[in-house]
This record gives sequence, C-alpha cells and structure tokens, in this order.
Amino acid sequence: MISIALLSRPGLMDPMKALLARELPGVTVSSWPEPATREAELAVCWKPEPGALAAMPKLKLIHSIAAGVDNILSDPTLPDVPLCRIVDPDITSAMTEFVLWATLYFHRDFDRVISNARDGLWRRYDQYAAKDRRVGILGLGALGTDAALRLVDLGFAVSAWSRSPKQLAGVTTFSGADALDAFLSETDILVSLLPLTPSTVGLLDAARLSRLPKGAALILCSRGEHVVTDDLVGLLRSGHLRGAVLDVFEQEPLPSDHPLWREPGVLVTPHMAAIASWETITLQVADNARRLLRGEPLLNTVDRARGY
Ligand code: NDP
Ligand code: OXD
Repeated sequence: MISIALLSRPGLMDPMKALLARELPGVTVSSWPEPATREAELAVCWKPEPGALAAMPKLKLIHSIAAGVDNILSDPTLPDVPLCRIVDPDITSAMTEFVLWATLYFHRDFDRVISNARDGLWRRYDQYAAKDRRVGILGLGALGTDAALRLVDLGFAVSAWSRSPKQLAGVTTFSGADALDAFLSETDILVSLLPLTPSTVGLLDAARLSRLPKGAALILCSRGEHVVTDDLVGLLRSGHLRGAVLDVFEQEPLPSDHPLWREPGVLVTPHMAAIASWETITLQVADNARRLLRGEPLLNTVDRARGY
C-alpha cells in the first residue's frame, strides 16, 4: 500500500489521518518533518515548506488540499511529478453562495445601510434592477462558471474574463490581456476568481482598478496577491471605488492590527468563501491514490506550465 506524507503547519491535517486509513487500508501516513516522510510516494500539501518535497526521492504525486496550488508551485525546488488539486461540487456551490451574497451586499446597499444602522440613520437609496447592474467575473473556471450562471439566473448583466476564449449562455465573455480594460470598463461589481500565477499577480493595480466605472465595488475571493492593496485603498479613499469584500490576503490570518480591518468601505472575511471538508479532501486524495497505484489517469491535474 501507498505511503502518504502530510505537509502543512503542525496539526492542520491531523483529521485526515483516520480518514485516509479508512479509505486506503494499510496506508502509511506521516506528517512532515517526521523522518518517515522521506519514504512517501504521495504528498498532501498546504503551504509546504520550500525544499520539503524535493527531499522525498520516492515521490510520485503531489496533491493540494485546496483548489488553488500557488502555495505549492511557489517552491522553486518542486519535483517534476504530477500535481492535483481539489474540485468539488460542494465547494463550487459554497463559492457561488458567497459571490451571490457579496454581490447582493453591494447591489442592495447593505454595505451602506449596515453602516447607517450603527448611527441610527434612516436612509434609503435608489434601487437598481439586477439587469442594470453589471457583474464582471475574472476567471471562468470551475468556480467562475457556476457563479456566472447563477448570477445570470438572478437577472444580473454578467460578463467574464478568461485566458482563452469561452462561450457561456447569457454571459458576455472577454479573453486575453488585450480585452481586460474593455471588460473592466463595463463592470460595476468585480468578482475575482482567478488562480494566482505569474500572469495574474498584482493584476488589480491602480491602473486596472481605475478602469472600473466610478462607484464600482470589488469582491476578492481568489488570492490577496491579485490586488495591490495600497492602490485599492487609494481608490476607495478617493471615492472612485465604493467598497470591497476581501476574503483573501497576502498574509493569512490577517493580523488583528492590520489597517484593512478598519478601512471604511472594506469588509474582511477570513478566507471562508469556500472551505472543503476533510471528508471531501480525503475522498479525492484517496481516489487519486488508487488511480496512481492502478496506473489510471489522475483527476484534477494542474498544468504546471500554465500555473493552474
Ligand atoms: P480554474 O483553474 O478552474 O479556473 C481558472 C480560470 O482563470 C480559468 O477560466 C482561466 O482561463 C482563468 N485564468 C487563468 N489565468 C488567466 C489569465 N492570465 N488571464 C485571464 N484568465 C486567466 O480555477 P477555480 O475556478 O477552481 O479556482 C479559482 C481560484 O479561486 C483558485 O485558484 C483559488 O485561488 C481561489 N479559491 C478561493 C477560495 C476561497 O475560499 N476564497 C476557495 C477555492 C478557490 P481559461 O479558462 O482560459 O484557462
Ligand atoms: C483555496 C481553497 O484554494 O480554499 O483557497 O481551496
């Protein structure tokens, strides 16, 4: 039976040990930096220490416990073995719920009335029909596609931007770097569901965010590194942007004294848009472990050259 190493901060993945033993009878599970991890054929990772995977000479497969793999690909010594990630309908639904909630938060002025309620201020705002609100989604993959379709169901004017051309019923699609400015200029509520890669890091800087129409809002569900925080804060303070729901940050957990917690117009959520259960993660890891042992195609492999 296969030998699996868990690589993360101490204790994080402990719940997987019993679940992996249930799914893969006879499996050996060790946690980095135990010496037994050197014998592992499969590594299950969240933010593995750079160099740790290179010290596993028998490694045949690296498995992320998350949808995003930037925290693994950032290791310059990463061994050249397949890398798989988590893709799951429950995670997709959870992300869509979060995107719908955050879209409605701005669309129906909850950002303003929650703040007004703290001051006992009774104030109503002009209402807009969903069809008159343009929601733009960066990234039209597993998560962006579902969120876009559900927003269409609610009647929003939905557009999306991806690397390669795509067609999706009811969605105006844009692709490639040359189309980004046009996409942004027609977006009232911008939702980021991009992977973090060398092409997308720092994408939302002052120049790009300024392309959004005055009064636009940002919903950041992807990675903190997609946004240049000082540029975002500058555009919020100048009044060009209305607000931002930020679920992801360069540093997580976001320190309690970080100014973003208290920045007017910003709502911080704790990387909770879509959280995979240990059961879901284990079932996908175990499925790929069996496939590896049987020499069958792996599921949800990452294109390492593209970075996602
Ligand atoms: P996918 O890999 O399925 O989709 C990625 C999408 O981004 C694709 O449409 C791809 O285009 C597009 N894309 C990638 N690079 C570029 C680029 N340079 N220019 C334009 N478009 C680009 O990812 P998922 O939908 O599964 O997940 C997206 C991200 O969401 C994850 O990487 C992770 O960072 C984040 N996430 C956050 C969670 C949270 O709780 N906050 C939970 C889960 C994920 P194309 O279709 O042409 O390939
Ligand atoms: C992620 C995840 O990639 O939680 O952020 O899956």
